[in-house]
Amino acid sequence: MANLVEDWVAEQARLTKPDRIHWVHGTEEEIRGLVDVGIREEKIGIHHTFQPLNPAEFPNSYLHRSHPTDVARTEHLTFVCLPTKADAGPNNNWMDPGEARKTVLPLFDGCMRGRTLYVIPYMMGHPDSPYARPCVQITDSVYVVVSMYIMTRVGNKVLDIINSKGEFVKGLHSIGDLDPQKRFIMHFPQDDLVMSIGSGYGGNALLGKKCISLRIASYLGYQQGWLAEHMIVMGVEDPDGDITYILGSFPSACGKTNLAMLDPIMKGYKVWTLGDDIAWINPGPDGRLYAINPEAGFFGVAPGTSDKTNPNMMKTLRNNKSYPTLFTNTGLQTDSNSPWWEGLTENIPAPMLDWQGRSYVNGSGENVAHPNSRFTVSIYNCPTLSPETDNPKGVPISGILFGGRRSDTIPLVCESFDWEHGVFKASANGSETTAAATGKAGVVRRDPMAMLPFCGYHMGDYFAHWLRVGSQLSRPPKMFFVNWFQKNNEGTFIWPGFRDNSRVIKWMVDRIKGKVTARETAVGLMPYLNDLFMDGLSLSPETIDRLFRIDKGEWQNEIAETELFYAQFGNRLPVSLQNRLTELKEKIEKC
Ligand code: GTP
Ligand code: SPV
Ligand code: MN
Repeated sequence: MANLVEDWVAEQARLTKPDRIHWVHGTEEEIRGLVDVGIREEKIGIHHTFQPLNPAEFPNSYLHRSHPTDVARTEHLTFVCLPTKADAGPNNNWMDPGEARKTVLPLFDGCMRGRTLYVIPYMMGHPDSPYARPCVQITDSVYVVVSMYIMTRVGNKVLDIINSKGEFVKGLHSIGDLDPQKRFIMHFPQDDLVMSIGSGYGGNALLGKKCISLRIASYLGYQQGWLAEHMIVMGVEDPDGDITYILGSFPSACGKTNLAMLDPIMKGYKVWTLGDDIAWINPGPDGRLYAINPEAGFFGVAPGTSDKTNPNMMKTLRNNKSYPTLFTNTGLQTDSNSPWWEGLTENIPAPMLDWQGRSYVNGSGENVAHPNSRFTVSIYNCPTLSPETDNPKGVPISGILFGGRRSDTIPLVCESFDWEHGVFKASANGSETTAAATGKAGVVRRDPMAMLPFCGYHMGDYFAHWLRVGSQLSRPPKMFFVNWFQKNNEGTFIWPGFRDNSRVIKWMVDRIKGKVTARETAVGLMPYLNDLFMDGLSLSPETIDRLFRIDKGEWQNEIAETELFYAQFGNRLPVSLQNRLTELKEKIEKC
């Protein structure tokens, strides 16, 4: 037992044949040393690993440029390797586990020759939490090591926890030769194992994030009665001094990070941040749901982030704490040696290098920063960090909100009639695709619970699991559906978004506390306009109408899309969801 991790590492070393092995202990000095390794790699031109940035603007911060073909998650190269294709479901690429090993083992064979194999013991969740899980990642990328140090809780203590538990979640990662033809992100849920090769970017490479905390964890949760979700965790303090904890599910690049650290418009309100991407949610003894954020950092979208849209993130990035901060694939303003991205300032300062390090020509129409450029920063830098963040029990959840990017159809806000209706609505949720994954952006796809790319098993079983979890709760949270992204005919957003979203959050808190009633519509419960805080907003009556309109034609189309989507799940689709769809269809016909 004592050699559990050593044995596994030795086996991976025999396979990958590194020149040396470095066990990461997670001390500050060690990480400073690893940042220096990255700076040296940069200087001798091996990789664009770390370039120090202007410490007066962004202290302890480094620019990283990834390979230009390795800039986002690659969903088509991501596999769930359960025994049968039916177990993985129509929502996943599937490979037989034996076949998958046969595919990747030759690629891992000798892939670390001339390189260092880093062993990273880390926790997902606070080590004191009964919900936390010990994990070990092997990688040959120093960028990945430093990123994992920021994003998770890394250190020796984890090895003791593994020894006392007798198990851990394994992640084997190599950047390989970064050839997209030889890139695979393989999940083995039955073995608590992920094998990833050929990418050094985000969710493909930081295995604690999407691979383990969502795909592997959702499978565990299915078996053990809990939920692993693509959700933020936040507390909303109101003028009564009460804090209402809510979860927020949005697909990639649809506003989670911004919402998680919102600066509310209304006096007396404050948002407390607990997490911006992933929540592990367990039923508690009191019939409520409790959530923890398994991560310890933010891997956030840079473009669009500014002092105006997200001042708390800008403060987080400028906060000088012990952790380094990374900027990946942003532009570089060379005079000040600071990162730049679209939306940071109104005009593009010159001289500028783009995300690939090429001199930027103003007016060329090219991107300065890659649309999926990101920062990696410790959650402990966040000025709105909730004092409950490290509470091992998590926080009790009173509301869950689901959103997406929809130019039309979906109103600003709507509440479900009950849990089952909420599961139905979330299962049918659609969103326009973004730059967070490779492929065409701006196409509406069904993305149930924002988990389409992250659910590690059959989505029909996942819906049933949601229904089962809800039926066990004596105090289930209310469920809300929002859309900050409606557009007018000119293609501009009709809702101001960002800070103004707090107006909608206030309505939700009022609903949760029983302070306001709602009006029943075909699609759910909607606000009476009088109950919405609209001071300081000058929206035309047409805009307000559009924000809350239920358009018959649009909804008929939405229902047709949902029918098509549901058809893939066959008899694994819970009957109650099919019934809810039929009910909606009848109600819309009568509209
Ligand atoms: P992942 O990290 O990919 O899971 O994304 P996320 O959901 O955390 O998205 P994030 O908050 O980083 O926002 C993505 C993009 O949407 C950024 O460019 C934001 O500036 C923009 N955005 C966020 N909130 C709003 C909003 O209310 N309105 C509009 N128009 N844009 C928004
Ligand atoms: C997402 O795409 O939802 C992210 C970024 O949060 S990544 O870690 O690359 O998955
Ligand atoms: Mn995400």
